[in-house]
Amino acid sequence: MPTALSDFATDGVEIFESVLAPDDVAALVRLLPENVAGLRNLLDQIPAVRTLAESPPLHTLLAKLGSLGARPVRAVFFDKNQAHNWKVPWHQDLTIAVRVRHETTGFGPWSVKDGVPHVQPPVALLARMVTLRLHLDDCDAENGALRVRPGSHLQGRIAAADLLQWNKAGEITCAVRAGGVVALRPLLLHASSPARIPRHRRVIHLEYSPDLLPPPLEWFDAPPLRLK
Ligand SMILES: O=C(O)CCC(=O)C(=O)O
Repeated sequence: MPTALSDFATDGVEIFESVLAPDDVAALVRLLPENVAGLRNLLDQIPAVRTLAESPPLHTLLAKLGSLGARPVRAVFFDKNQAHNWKVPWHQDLTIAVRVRHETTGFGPWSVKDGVPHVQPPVALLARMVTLRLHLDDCDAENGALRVRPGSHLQGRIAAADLLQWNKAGEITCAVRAGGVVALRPLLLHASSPARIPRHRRVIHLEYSPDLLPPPLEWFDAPPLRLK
């Protein structure tokens, strides 16, 4: 059942075209690996990605979404291409990356991805986060665009057993051109299908949070806060 979008608060998703100019997109493409399915910890690995995450166009978007002041806390590169034409089932983004594992009330279970500790934080923290997915290629249903279920972010953490019920809900395919951004709440149910016509579908996925973690927990990727 197709659906139409109204606003970010209600839908948990919004699409912005032409956020970056073609030259800026080309400069980012030159910094990224050519033939991988993805790459984690980009804020750490590619300084230009941190510059991008903190750049005026993305701050403007955060302000439009009511999240001015949120800091980038994780960045991941995703690509679909001829060698890596993957799919992901419906899910919510429930984990955050932290520097060191410290058992903390409300945080768990823990996991490790590419050597970095990850944990599920309280839902209230996830509900305040925003993800900006910057597209480096034109993207639509043909090359594996993100599919989302608008409004699902308002249900908190959705148990695996309840996911089937959401199959009756409407979905949107987030088609967007290179230089555009798909903004979403991490709690929004999302999935993506393999590309029908495999060609690059490069995305820089940037997660932002307005929150500090309870000490001694620290975001893996956020710069240390400078206290005045
Ligand atoms: O890029 C995609 O198609 C899916 C990414 C995803 O599932 C995620 O960020 O959790």
